[in-house]
Amino acid sequence: MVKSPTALIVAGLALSLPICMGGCPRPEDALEPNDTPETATRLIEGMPVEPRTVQDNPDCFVIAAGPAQTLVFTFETLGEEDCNSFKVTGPDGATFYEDDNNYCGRIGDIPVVQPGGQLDLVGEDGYVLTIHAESAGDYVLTVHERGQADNIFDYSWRYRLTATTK
Ligand SMILES: [Ca+2]
Ligand SMILES: [Ca+2]
Repeated sequence: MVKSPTALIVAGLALSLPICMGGCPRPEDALEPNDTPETATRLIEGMPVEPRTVQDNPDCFVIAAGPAQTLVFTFETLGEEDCNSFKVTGPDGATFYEDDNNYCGRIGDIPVVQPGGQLDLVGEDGYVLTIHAESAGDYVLTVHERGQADNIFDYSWRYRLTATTK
């Protein structure tokens, strides 16, 4: 059955209202502005932060690691849509890991992974991003929130991020 455009808009709004409970637009976190590698929030090893990434407002983090260390970013989902995508670059700008799908979900999403980068899913909504930090220097993590082709309100993701080295 074909619905009228008005019916579709009303249905879409009704479906979208619950995701707006956290506020529309979604409030930013206390770590902003950190939208670019130049304004990245510096992480302290083992000290969790609890950001919210909003669609079109990435969160960038930086931490020094290496040489010859394993850098681990651990993400726990605290709420909202969780359509994240990650990118990690090393001291010389090389990309270790990058989700390059623009839309929500990892099905069919083949990330750009260089040797030394690996993403593992933990349970239903946890993530561990492991980077082999061969070179000493700053490693930059960018966390994007993706959307669907037709979402009306910006998606967002609240998460707890902890970086460790070993
Ligand atoms: Ca943020
Ligand atoms: Ca941001």
